[in-house]
Amino acid sequence: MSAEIAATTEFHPHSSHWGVFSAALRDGELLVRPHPGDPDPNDIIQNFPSALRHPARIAQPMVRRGWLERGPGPDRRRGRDEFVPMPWDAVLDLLGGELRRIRDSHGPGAVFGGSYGWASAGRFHHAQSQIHRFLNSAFGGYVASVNSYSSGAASVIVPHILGNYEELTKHNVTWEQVAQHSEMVLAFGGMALKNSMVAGGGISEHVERGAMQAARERGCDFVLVSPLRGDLPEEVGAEWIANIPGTDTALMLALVHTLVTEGLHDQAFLDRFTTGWPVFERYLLGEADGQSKDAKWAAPITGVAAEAIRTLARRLHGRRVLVTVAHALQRAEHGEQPVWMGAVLAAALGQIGLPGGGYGYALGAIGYYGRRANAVPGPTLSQGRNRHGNYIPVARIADMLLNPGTQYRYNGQTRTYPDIRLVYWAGGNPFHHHQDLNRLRQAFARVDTLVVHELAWTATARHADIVLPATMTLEREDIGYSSHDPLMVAMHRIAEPYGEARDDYDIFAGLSGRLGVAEAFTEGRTSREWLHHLYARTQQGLRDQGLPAPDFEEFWAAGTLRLPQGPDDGGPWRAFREDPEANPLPTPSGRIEIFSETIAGFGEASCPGHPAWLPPDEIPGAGTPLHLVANQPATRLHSQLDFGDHSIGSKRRGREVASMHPADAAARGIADGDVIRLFNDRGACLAAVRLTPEIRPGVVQLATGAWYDPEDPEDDRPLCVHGNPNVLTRDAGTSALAQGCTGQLTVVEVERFTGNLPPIRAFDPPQAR
Ligand code: PGD
Repeated sequence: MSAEIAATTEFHPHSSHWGVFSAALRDGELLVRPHPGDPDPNDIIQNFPSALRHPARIAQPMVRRGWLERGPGPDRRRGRDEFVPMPWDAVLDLLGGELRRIRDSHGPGAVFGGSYGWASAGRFHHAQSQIHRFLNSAFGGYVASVNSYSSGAASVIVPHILGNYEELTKHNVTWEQVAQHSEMVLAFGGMALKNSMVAGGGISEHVERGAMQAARERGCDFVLVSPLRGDLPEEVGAEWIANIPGTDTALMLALVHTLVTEGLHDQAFLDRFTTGWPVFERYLLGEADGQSKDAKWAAPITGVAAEAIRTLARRLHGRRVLVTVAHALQRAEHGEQPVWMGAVLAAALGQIGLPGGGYGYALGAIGYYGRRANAVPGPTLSQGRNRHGNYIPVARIADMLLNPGTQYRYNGQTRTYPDIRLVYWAGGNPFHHHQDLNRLRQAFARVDTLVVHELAWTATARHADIVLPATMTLEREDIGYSSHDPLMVAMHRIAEPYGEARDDYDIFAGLSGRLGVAEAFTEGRTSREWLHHLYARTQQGLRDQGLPAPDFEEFWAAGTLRLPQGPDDGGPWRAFREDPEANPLPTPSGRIEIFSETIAGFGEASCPGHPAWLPPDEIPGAGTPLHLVANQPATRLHSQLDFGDHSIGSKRRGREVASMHPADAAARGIADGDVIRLFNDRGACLAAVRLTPEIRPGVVQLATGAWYDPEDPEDDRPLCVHGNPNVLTRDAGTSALAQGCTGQLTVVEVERFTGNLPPIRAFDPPQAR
């Protein structure tokens, strides 16, 4: 065993967003095995062994040569320059000086610390909490980001129309109820296991496949509405309705139209539990605009035959039906509409609040939905208070950097983009998560300084001015905890840090000393002392309930602690159904808002006062005849550990794999396994192609997460040779209401790539001298 690696020859507990596991280092080789209680472990843990000591890891602090030589300032050389290695003390002095300069001459309003990203599972070394706590201590605040790339549209519209977003997604219909009660699950966008197998903070039991199987065996019918057959597991034998991407709202409208015109809707439910139905009904029946939203109208829009729509609507009547809408559908232009219309469909069926019925918005989108909540509080690192208070909707970052001082609309407000000088990122990869990456490069070229903490040479790190190497989760101690998983995990340290990598906490502690805020940031605690401190909250919660509350050392030695969970009681929806006067929803009317005075009052054409079919701007046409679905990958979480063996194993010829229908391929002379070029007027990327009939013709699918790998970084619109679809996606908000990410869907053309295949260099460290 190398002296660099700790003697962890026994298996020790650890956790990740994709599963609880244990790991050991034997003769320098990392071994991982899933938690024994997990019925359906996620193989993504198999990315760890090869990733731990991979050359893509960052070994020492680095400063971009141009920034070092010319000082801070806008520079289009970001992402093209070489790096200069620097010792820790020197780099922290340098960065400390730059932070002081920004603080003294521009203040917190010039610092973007939104730093979106999933980072790692431990609750103390949670990069977002660490960076926000640091910026609050050192600057008194920063420009933040609100909402997420996951649910940008839903999380803004839901409070207006249904109430609390967290309650809708986390305290509603559970997998237990699906297994026991649902008679039909109508899943718009499906519930792909690759998504529900991940939960922020960790997950010890992957129950979704088993629950769906149990429901199926009991006789529950599953109907999948999606251009991709794989969006529901094969085991459930779903009927597949392969609609045109982005048209679910039109399909839902036509289903409700059929229910209403055939007298199959639940008018009593609508009268008692909703507001605004009459206004919506006028639109539905065409009294408002002369166009009835019937099945015949919807057929050409959705690509689903009118009779199939009518038949499906009739099958929904008189059964315990659960309507689900995947997050993916709202990650598109007008993404608010399917969220809203799904609720209206469920309301028209009158099943909201019944066990296994109603509206399971986003069930299956992530592992902590559809589960019981823990009944004791978990460990959470306080981020302090952001006294600056300015923010942007998270997906508007490039707009903000490119257009300081300009106005935009968000949730009924007219806001102004701030003038950002310094961007500080820890625990996220905007070159994975943002859209139109060529535009993002231009945006990052505008700032004075870009600082990134990363464990590996992502494209974000390559575009930074100061790159600080962070430890990987396996190299530090932490506590794994998720609000809806009963297992709290003592995450033991499995390996020594790679090279000179440091924990984010230690980096910020070093900087806070240089900025005179060490005590405010560290409160005088070491990492181990913080774990004790954070654990105490859970221990107290257990004590308050008269339950055994092991002290920290006992918990640490045992490795896991099983926490009590709350009841599966249907949450506010059951209570609302039982007595809507006593238990109103937290909406302006206390009811489900089918028409919202508030939203109508905002006056946005892109999100009117009731759900509506709003034709998208981007549709297939001349030059870009195909839809591209850029969805979540199965063999890694987002872009994390893309260099791990499990992720690499899913690629072909080193490239990400795109799926295509054989008919579309044949029309372009493309064969299975070819390398293809996907392009539109924003950019182009290569991918290997897999031909499958399990995709709707006219649609190409390419998962996100392959690391951006420009063939010629000097080019302003380089070819990504690896297969990152975000070079193709459009950087536009869902609507003026939510301004959410629209990365799920775009339009492209595809051709067989006939040139010399460029090498993949995404995982090679950049030039350093
Ligand atoms: P990750 O790849 O998880 O992606 O975007 P996000 O930025 O979260 O990035 C996390 C980064 O943190 C990785 O680079 C990892 O190496 C680093 N990291 C891990 N642990 C640590 C740590 O302890 N410290 C530090 N400093 N770094 C660490 C995800 C986002 O992408 C999301 S949530 C969604 S849902 C969106 N989905 C889509 C989509 O459907 N379609 C498109 N086209 N685009 C999307 N982008 C969004």
